[in-house]
Amino acid sequence: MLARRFGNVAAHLGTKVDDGLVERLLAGLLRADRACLAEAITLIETSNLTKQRAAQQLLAAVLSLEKERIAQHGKAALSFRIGISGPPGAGKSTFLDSIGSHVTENGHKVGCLTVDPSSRITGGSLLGDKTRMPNLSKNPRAFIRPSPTSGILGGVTRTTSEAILLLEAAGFDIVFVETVGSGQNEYVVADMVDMFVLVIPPSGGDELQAVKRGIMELSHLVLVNKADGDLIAAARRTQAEYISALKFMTPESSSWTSKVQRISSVKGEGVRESWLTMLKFRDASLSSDEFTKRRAQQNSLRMWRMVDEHLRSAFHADPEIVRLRHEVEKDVQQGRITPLAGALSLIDSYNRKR
Ligand SMILES: Nc1nc2c(ncn2[C@@H]2O[C@H](COP(=O)(O)OP(=O)(O)OP(=O)(O)O)[C@@H](O)[C@H]2O)c(=O)[nH]1
Ligand SMILES: [Mg+2]
Repeated sequence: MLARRFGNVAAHLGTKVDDGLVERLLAGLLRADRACLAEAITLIETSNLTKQRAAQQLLAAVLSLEKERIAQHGKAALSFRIGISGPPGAGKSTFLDSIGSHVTENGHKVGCLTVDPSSRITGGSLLGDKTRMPNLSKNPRAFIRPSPTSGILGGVTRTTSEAILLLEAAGFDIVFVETVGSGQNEYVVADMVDMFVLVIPPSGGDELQAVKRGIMELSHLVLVNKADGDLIAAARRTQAEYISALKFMTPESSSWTSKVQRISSVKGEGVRESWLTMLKFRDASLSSDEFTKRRAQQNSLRMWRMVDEHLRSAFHADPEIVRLRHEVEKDVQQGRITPLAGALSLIDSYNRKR
């Protein structure tokens, strides 16, 4: 049955299935085999083009099976992807450890991905994430995976969104994506999840923290973490400040008003309530159809970004452009020609060879 279905996908792609690798990984994913899931994620992260083709075949099969599943069970069977962002040390991982455990107790399987698109350093983060999620990393119903290295085709954005699809194929119906707030990472993550959650610590003063307005407008839920011990009063104040600030902002969604809640991840307080809020958001956006519309938009956006990225790098790597660029740049800098004339002359040289 699997082979027959998969055969169709291979036929659709017009290529022969790679020596059993794709079929083996697909079968492994469908029986929720963790080693196969890890291997499949490594496969999508490869920069080897032959393996990359196999990875895309695997993903095509995963997508087609997912479509069948949703056609059969309806939209309520869609997974739920939640982005968790916030300043360094806000307690994102501690929160994930806590909510992840709670969610698995409610019968779900939880995937946790960490993304750091601006960083070229990885390896160390695996240990970091696992030690910061001591409960979840031992939980058989959870799967934690750190950010891959950048510098691969389509970058971390592609591999993370593809890793989400693989996790879902292996039955992880709730996927959290953690990223450190940097002003850029948040947008990258917001474009690959259904819900965006901001985790912040209580602020000392009475002014709003340096969270950018744009990031707050993206946030469907703001969690003021560390609302325990000496920080309880500060957490209350911070919550009030964010509630009033949000009143003056444009909500991201027309079916949802952003919420601000206090939690203590170490004590596990407010964690259950934050999960209930997430479920309410999911219900609201599923019934208004925003949920599926957002995913559709994210997919086309991602495709065009990859096209843009490819075209830009092909242009800059072109030998004719490499030969001409300094000369034309100098002409533009010294005001001999306008920037538009310079751009057109480079584009013409590039197009002439096509
Ligand atoms: N008091 C208190 N401390 C907390 C709470 N949550 C996290 N912490 C502490 O805050 C520190 C940072 O926690 P992490 O969970 O690693 O924070 P993070 O946001 O994931 O950090 P990065 O991934 O490095 O940005 C740790 O020392 C935690 O023990 C909380 O609810 N209350
Ligand atoms: Mg963390």
